[in-house]
This record gives sequence, C-alpha cells and structure tokens, in this order.
Amino acid sequence: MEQRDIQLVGVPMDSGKRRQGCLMGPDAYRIAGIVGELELLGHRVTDRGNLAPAPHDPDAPGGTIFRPNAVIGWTRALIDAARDAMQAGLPIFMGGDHALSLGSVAGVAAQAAETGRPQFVLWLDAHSDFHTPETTQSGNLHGTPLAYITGRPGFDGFPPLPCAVPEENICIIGLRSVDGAEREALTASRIRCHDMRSIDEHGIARPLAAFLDRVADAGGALHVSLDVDFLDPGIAPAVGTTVPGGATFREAHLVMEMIHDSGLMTSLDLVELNPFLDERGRSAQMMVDLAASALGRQVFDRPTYAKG
Ligand code: 6HN
Ligand code: MN
Ligand code: MN
Ligand code: MN
Repeated sequence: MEQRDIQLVGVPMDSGKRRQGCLMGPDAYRIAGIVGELELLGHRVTDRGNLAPAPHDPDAPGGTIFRPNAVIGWTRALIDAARDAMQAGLPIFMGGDHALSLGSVAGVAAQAAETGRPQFVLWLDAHSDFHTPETTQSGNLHGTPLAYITGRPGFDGFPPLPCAVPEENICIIGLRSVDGAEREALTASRIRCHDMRSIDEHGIARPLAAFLDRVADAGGALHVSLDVDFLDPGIAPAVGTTVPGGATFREAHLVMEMIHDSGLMTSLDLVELNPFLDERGRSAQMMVDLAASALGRQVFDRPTYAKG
C-alpha cells in the first residue's frame, strides 16, 4: 500500500452557524486516536496543530448573516494553510463546521491548478451547501461552501477565489435536505447529485465508481468533504443538523474503501462534528474510522482466511 505524508490541520471553526460546539472537533479527533490509526496503516502523520483565523473586522451582533467577518478571516487563513499542507502531503482538515470548506477547497484547488491538475470534489452530505449569502434563509454560512468554490456571485468581502472548481467536477452523494433556492440553482448547474432515494434504489457504489472513473480519466486531484450528517443520526448523533435516513455504516465505509482503492484522494475534510452532542465519543470514533478506511484500512485483509 502506498505510504502517504498525512498533514493534520485542526480547524476549530464555529462561526459558520449559530449552534456552537464544533470548535471542539479537532481535539475530539485527536482523542479518538486519529494519529495512531493512520500510523498503524503505515502512513507518516504530521499534526500541524490548530489554525487561527486571519485578522478580520469584528462582527456586529444581529444582522442577517451570522459572523460573516469571522468566516472571511478563517477563509483567508485556510486558503494559505491548504496550499502549504498540499505541498507537504495529503491534508486532512479536522473541523470545525462546514464553512471551513470555503477555504480548504479554494486552497487545494489553487494548488492543483499550479501543478496542472483539474480539481474534483466529492461532497458527502445530507445537504447541498449551495446557498449564496443572498439566498440563505438561516444566515448560516456553513450552508454556502459549494457556491463559493464554484464561483457563484454574492460573496462580497470574501477573498477572491484563486481558482473556481468547474461544476461538472463536483459530485454530491447523500442528499435529503435541500432548500428551494438551492434546488433551483442545482438544477440549473452541472453538479452531479445523488440523493438518498436514488441510493436506496440503485446502491451507492455505482454512482461513486462512475465519478471516480471521471476523476481518473482526467488525471484529477480529488478533494473529499465528509459532513457528519451524511451518516444516519443513529450511528453518528454528534451534529447540529441531523436528518433521518442517512448513509448506513456499511454504505459510508464502502464509499471510503472505494476512494482508497482508487488511489485518487489528495485531500479530505472532516466537518460538522459537534462533540457536545456526542454519545461517549462514538461519532468522533466513526469519523476517524472512515478516514482510516479512505487511507487503506480493510474490513478483511488476511488472505489466509480465504483458504477456509
Ligand atoms: N451543512 N440548508 C440549511 C441552511 O441553513 O442553509 C442547512 C445547511 C447545513 C449545512 O450541511 O454543513
Ligand atoms: Mn455540510
Ligand atoms: Mn450537512
Ligand atoms: Mn456522480
């Protein structure tokens, strides 16, 4: 198995939504043993510690958008941190809420462009996170990263996007909660969407395999953004935006195992874990196990068993 230089980037970001707690995420992943689990697989692991937002104007209380300036500061810091970490190996962004992906994806895409590789994004989420600051009803910017990284307008004051990700290079799997304005924009876009109804009918492997084939054919870099609420709340309760009917234990692991087998993943977000809502650390552990599966952990890796 290929040994990777894994770069852990802690992002204790909580400004993407009103319900607080995601800032404890990076430490929860550390306590759940993410370093040791990845080292067990033969990888070199560097924990780069926790990031801080770049200096930014204070946010006025009230306002329709929650803490826009803090999110701008985080996005600025993340774009630089992501480019840096990409040069050193395979970054894992340990969130923090999903607003961190404005910066993580913008940064890795800029780095890929410099090396001449097209950027692809696999979005594993109950939500499409395709609002702009103009269409969001909640005012929570964790619902906007896919709009920012595809270059949709409305992100005034945010760092200019170094390199937009083409819509046709994005695949969302796990959808079951999409707002009206997002639905309209998604339908008009070239983003590939696979909702839970279609996963129920056709399985999760086929759409994923088709997407991975496209990444491979294009010689692309693959960023995977894993939102805790992709998973069914019964197996991962530690998230503020649970939606029933999510991915099962095996569906989620199969996705990560197929990603590993493809050898295509170049960066990973682990987002939306709110340890305050967890039950004895099980959601944190599940996310660490999924990261390990994407990096080579096998369900069954003893060929001697096959002999019966
Ligand atoms: N997430 N569409 C809802 C909103 O508030 O805009 C939910 C967003 C969830 C965000 O999944 O990271
Ligand atoms: Mn999300
Ligand atoms: Mn979500
Ligand atoms: Mn697809």
